[in-house]
Amino acid sequence: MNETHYQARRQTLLASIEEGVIILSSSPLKTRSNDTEYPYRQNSDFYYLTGFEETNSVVVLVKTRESNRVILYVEPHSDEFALWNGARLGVEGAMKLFEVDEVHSILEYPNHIKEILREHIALYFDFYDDSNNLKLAQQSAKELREVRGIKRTIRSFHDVTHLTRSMRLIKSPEEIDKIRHAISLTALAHHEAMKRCRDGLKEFELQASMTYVFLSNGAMNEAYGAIVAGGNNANTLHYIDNRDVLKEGDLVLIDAACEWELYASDITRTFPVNGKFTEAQREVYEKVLDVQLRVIEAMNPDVKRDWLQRYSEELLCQALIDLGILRGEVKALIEAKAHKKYAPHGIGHWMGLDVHDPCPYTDDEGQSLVFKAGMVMTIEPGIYIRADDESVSLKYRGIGIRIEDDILITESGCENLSFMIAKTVEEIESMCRS
Ligand SMILES: [Mn+2]
Repeated sequence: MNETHYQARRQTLLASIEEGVIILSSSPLKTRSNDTEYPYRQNSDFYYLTGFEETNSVVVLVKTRESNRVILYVEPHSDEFALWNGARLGVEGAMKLFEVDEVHSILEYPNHIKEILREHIALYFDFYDDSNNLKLAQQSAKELREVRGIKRTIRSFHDVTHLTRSMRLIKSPEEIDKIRHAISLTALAHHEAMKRCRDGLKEFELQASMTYVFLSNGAMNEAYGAIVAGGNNANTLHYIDNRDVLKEGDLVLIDAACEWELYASDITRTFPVNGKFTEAQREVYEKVLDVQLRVIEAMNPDVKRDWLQRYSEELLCQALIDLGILRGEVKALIEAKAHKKYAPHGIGHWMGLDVHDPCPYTDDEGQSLVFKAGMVMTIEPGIYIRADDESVSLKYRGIGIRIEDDILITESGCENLSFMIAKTVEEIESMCRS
């Protein structure tokens, strides 16, 4: 871990406010059943500022006119906990590893926070995080208002996530390296699935072969729940059941990817179960691929995300007309939202510490953001034709295709970070054969 990156982020965050107290809390552990928990995943904003991965911790950043102060509250070391669950860093361990001004036991946080908030006028926290640590800070602010002799009290609450997530829009070279690593393992996993696929397998068997690649390469977590959708299942956008049998003559859509050091990748490939596209599958596939390549080609600094969305809808609409699925003029069809029946979702999303990175899409005036070097967005056009849609030629029914890559905006244009994953009809058929 390189502590200077986190320190620099905290400085940037503090520089963006006039004065006040910023508080961010770790994610809580979440119960899965009775006394067992889901694997722990740190809160992304908290991690972005601290690099700290333990639960029940809080970071407090204090800015006055004279100085800045960063305080980390962590779970203290406990022999009992260490016996059952392994050692925590504890106060001393965290002090050694993290270049903050102070580290204290989380047990001291309730008393400290009341002291820290004295004589401050602004409190920055995550409005949408209902953690007790943040409720406690609000409660303390309220109590201080009633104390005689205090001249300045908290009089404004601010959403700190708007600040952190605006920072998170532009990825540093170190963050991009982590995304690249996640993608490199995801590439191996998609290729493995293509090689293994044959009719009669269950969808979860392909998922298992991908999970094996992730885990055996040290990627302990998927970036999101894998979608392995054979045939018409691909037309259920968030199909995660993954337990049907893969059938001869069908396509299989796989939207699955791993996380590396909390950074996501997000990749979709669609390929024939038996390794060879039928004529109808190939026609639709090449239309979707053509749209994807043209959208990626249009990505560069100074292009607005809004424009890219409209452009992709026009291309998809034209593709649907070319296939004879829609009839009419692009402009009128888009106006009537006719294309949404077959291409219902957006062209892509920010990606980073979260697979759907919650960075802003618009500026303070509500205008669509302009792309800048360092932004990472997925590009994932899809065409979905349900098996029961009698308005479409029989040969296309049951075909669902999405192709998704992870794109980095650069100074001169963009870079497809997942370029190495088989994507053309020829590449896919050759990968399936090997
Ligand atoms: Mn995606």
